[in-house]
Amino acid sequence: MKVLRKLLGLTTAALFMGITTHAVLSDVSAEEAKQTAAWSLPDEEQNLLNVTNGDVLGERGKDGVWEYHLYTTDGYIEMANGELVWVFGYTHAKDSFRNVGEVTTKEQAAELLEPVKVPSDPVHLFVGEKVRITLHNTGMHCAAEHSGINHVAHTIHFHGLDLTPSVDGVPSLPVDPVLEHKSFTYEITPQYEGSFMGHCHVDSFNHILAGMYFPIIIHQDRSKTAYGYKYDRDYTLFFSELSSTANEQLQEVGVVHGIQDWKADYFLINGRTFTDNLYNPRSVINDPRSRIVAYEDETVLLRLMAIGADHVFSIHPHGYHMEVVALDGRKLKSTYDKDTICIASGERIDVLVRIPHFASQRKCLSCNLGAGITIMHDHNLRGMVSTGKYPMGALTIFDVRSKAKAAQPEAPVKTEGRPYNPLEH
Ligand SMILES: [Cu+2]
Repeated sequence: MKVLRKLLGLTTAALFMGITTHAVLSDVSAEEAKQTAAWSLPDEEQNLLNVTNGDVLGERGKDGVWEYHLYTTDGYIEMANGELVWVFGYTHAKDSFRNVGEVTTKEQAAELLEPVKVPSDPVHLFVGEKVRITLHNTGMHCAAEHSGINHVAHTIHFHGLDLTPSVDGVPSLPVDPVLEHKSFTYEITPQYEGSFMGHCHVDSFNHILAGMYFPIIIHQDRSKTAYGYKYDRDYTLFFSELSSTANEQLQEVGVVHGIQDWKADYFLINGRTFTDNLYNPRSVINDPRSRIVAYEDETVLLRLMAIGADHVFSIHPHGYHMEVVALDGRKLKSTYDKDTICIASGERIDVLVRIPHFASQRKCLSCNLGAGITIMHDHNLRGMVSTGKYPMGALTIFDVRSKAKAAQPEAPVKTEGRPYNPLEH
């Protein structure tokens, strides 16, 4: 498994590099070596890698059961405008979901755990395969000494999974929430494939909006299919709201004043905002999980998810219609096409986008970012304004390339160490 982890890490890096910048093509031999390493995996592991996009996975226990260890912690995330926002949420051991024991100090958290992310990394599960997910509460390490947020308990609620109450993470119904420096194991066997999410259910308003949520992807098997539909690529786009001022109040005193007036100052896709500086490394479009890279004639599965206080995201791609194939983790009896999809907190909508043959040559007249580039943005335009600035919010791009061109890269795009910029594409 260690070898697999290494290879998974390697391939993840390769995938990220490949998507982040065309410069990867300039180092063809290194890339080939990585590909060879990935291709020489046994079929089972190769298929696993394909279907999870190289995401970090749990490990198999001695009895063959999947095991994931999630740790709650706090920390800062950097927004595209440079602001560091204090958040708390779930994380895991560095490069894996393995058990690193109880983590109780800031130093241990820094040494053993990945920094906290919002949303935290996806958890991939498989229909019919039992999983043990252990939640460890490491406490808060960056809150003010007398803040009421210190020492709070947490849970994982498996939103959308039909579970018995004992493993569904609603505190004290009937299981107590996980106290500071304690842990609890949720043992579940997924019944249905689809797109779901996990979130804390203690003091839900504050804990969820502070950052305690992550995608749960349940696969039917090891093939690139969802609900019986084949796809070539898939992206999970988690839309959410964040209030840096509310979080600051939690950090300092543990209470959000005037909670009825809670207002997001950031509208996020996978924890980032778009910003008009296309080189900004913290922008949505420079995140390989969030920029929708595809090739002509491919079918792309988008797993859309949302969480927040009250904002309804209205997701609108320029240039494409989306075929809605599933709602809230259930296959629709008949699909329908939409070019604008409203998604509210807690919902998951799975859509297929079929990329036409000419799409890599097509220029979007509204954004004029270059051939093959079209934007997808929140059409509830409140979600396009963060910290009072527009366009800064829930916007990403389709970045469609020609397969023929990719097969024969004559002159790789030079980025000189900067993030990939669609204007240079
Ligand atoms: Cu919590």
